[in-house]
Amino acid sequence: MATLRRLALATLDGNWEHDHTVPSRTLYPHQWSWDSAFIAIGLAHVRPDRAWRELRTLFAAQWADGRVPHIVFNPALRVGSYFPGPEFWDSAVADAAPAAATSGLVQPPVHALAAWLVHRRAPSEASVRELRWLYPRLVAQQRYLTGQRDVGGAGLAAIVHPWESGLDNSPAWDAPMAAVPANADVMRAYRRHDTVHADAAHRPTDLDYARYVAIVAAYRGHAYTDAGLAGRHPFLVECPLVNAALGAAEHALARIAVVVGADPGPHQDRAARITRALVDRLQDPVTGAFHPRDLRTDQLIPARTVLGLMPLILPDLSTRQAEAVVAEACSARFGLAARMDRPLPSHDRTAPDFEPLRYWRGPSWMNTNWLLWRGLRTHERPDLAAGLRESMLELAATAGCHEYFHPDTGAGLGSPAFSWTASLLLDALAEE
Ligand code: 9WN
Repeated sequence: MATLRRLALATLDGNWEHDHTVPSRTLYPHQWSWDSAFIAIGLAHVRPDRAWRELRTLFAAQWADGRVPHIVFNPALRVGSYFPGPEFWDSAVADAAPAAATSGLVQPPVHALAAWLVHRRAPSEASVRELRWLYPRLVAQQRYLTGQRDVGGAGLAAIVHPWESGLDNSPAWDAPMAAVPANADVMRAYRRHDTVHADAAHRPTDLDYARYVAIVAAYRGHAYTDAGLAGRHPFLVECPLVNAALGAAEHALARIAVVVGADPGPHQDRAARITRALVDRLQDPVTGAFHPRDLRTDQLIPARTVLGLMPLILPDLSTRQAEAVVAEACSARFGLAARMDRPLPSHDRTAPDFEPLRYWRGPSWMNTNWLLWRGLRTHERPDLAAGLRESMLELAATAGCHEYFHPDTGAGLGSPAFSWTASLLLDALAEE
């Protein structure tokens, strides 16, 4: 355990970059939004000052409309160190954008939860000061997502790009992505950077990238404004992970509100409303599993991916609803058990399109497993939570802090020295 802790700390120290942590020195050399939240959760155990700095740096780049950008670019890096870089995003076209160059998309809002956990780890005058600074910014982030992004009009946030889900290449996005007009040839005009550092067979295809680029171009063409998205935007989905994070954020904000002297009531009410909307709109009434809803067809997307298990982090899910999610997690599709060899894969193992090596289409990731681990403790399944934790620790002990892992062999895949794997490992280690 001490060796594992040292490895995780060395990984985070190696990825620290003056005021934030890069997810990976090779593949992702800038600051990413939800990575920073997960990173802060781990840093709280070893470098609490950096945990707060991480969140402050990210929120310093928040847009005037409340959106927290999914990438904050480091201006010191050379052009071409990541694709798509700042010149592609051209965030300056948006009135609401900050001075810093950022992307125009968001990622799952796990930051309020992170801020709460960092404070709870070691409450102090300094941590209360940090919460006071963050609270209005976290509230603005929620207001953006539940306001401008409520495209479906039912109280949930819509995502406008697969990158906003954090599970970019999930089979859940295949159907809505297939409807996005694009031609792989457009990629000749760009230089992908990811396939220089990772095996191309593990990454999205050029056609996927052509579609990613087309969706951004459509959004950028409207200066990243959200009015009228329903009529014009090529990708609009209600994602169970993004909305579960949105509800969990209101619960965290209720706790933070008490500390900073604000009223927790409205946050509790909003949390309950989000959970209700999530159940009404995204839970399959027959199987009890959660699915994304494609707003362009108004249909649930049938693929059964790990996204569907994420609502377990919501404390106000009823026992029956939570049991349905646990049953799905324990099925042969995902293999959760009190004694298990490997953490859960990112996609249904029994599906014909399960790919154990390709990014988000089968491999195991530490962050989705960490979220499920949290959900299992929230819904009082200590036996399953302990089994999952053991399998996460065992995986990192054998393969190190890789970006993702082969779901059967446990071999490390993607980038080595990946920050959220290290930080969430520190959090799991601290639970003893
Ligand atoms: C695009 C940084 C990010 C994660 C995402 C993961 C991957 C980027 C990419 O890396 O996405 O945002 O270039 O593929 O899918 O979850 O935040 O670690």
